[in-house]
Amino acid sequence: NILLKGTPGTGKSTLGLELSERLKFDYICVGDIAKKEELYNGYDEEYQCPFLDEDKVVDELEERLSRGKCIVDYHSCEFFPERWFDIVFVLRTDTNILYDRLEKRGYSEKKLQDNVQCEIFQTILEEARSSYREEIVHELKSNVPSDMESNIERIVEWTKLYRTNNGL
Ligand code: DAT
Repeated sequence: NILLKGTPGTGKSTLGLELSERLKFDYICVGDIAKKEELYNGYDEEYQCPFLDEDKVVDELEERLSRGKCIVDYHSCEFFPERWFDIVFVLRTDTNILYDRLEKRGYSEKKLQDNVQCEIFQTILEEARSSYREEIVHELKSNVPSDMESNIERIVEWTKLYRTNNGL
């Protein structure tokens, strides 16, 4: 299983969907599943969005993840069982580029600033480094389309090697 992390707008869903086609893996967008299955517990007035019910998300995904060949897209990872993932990729985008992408999404000024700051302070990367073994956490640049191409190639190659090394 592969975890794709990154500040919103860094390109997780674009990369995840493309990879799932190339690798024939399941693409799991945690945000979308939470919405569809209403895996929430309360509402955050400050950000005008529901709180994720993390236990329900883990219960919902456990069976699929235990089968393997999943690509999970979510900015955070604190509540995922560590055993779920064989590798973690953290997408990184320069802040001026990220700002433009999030502005196009129509984010409020507060949400925009918070997300851009999250990227500046490497919050998502630090979280990944404190949650997983250092050697399975990899940072990937995601500024321009050619970065996307090289990230896809790199992950496809890694997957081949993983399969060979594990006799799959
Ligand atoms: P996320 O799922 O992390 O929120 P996304 O995949 O929806 O991000 O991408 C946000 C926008 O940025 C979308 O319009 C596609 C574009 N984008 C993503 N990665 C890119 C890249 N490496 N180069 C150029 N544009 C990219």
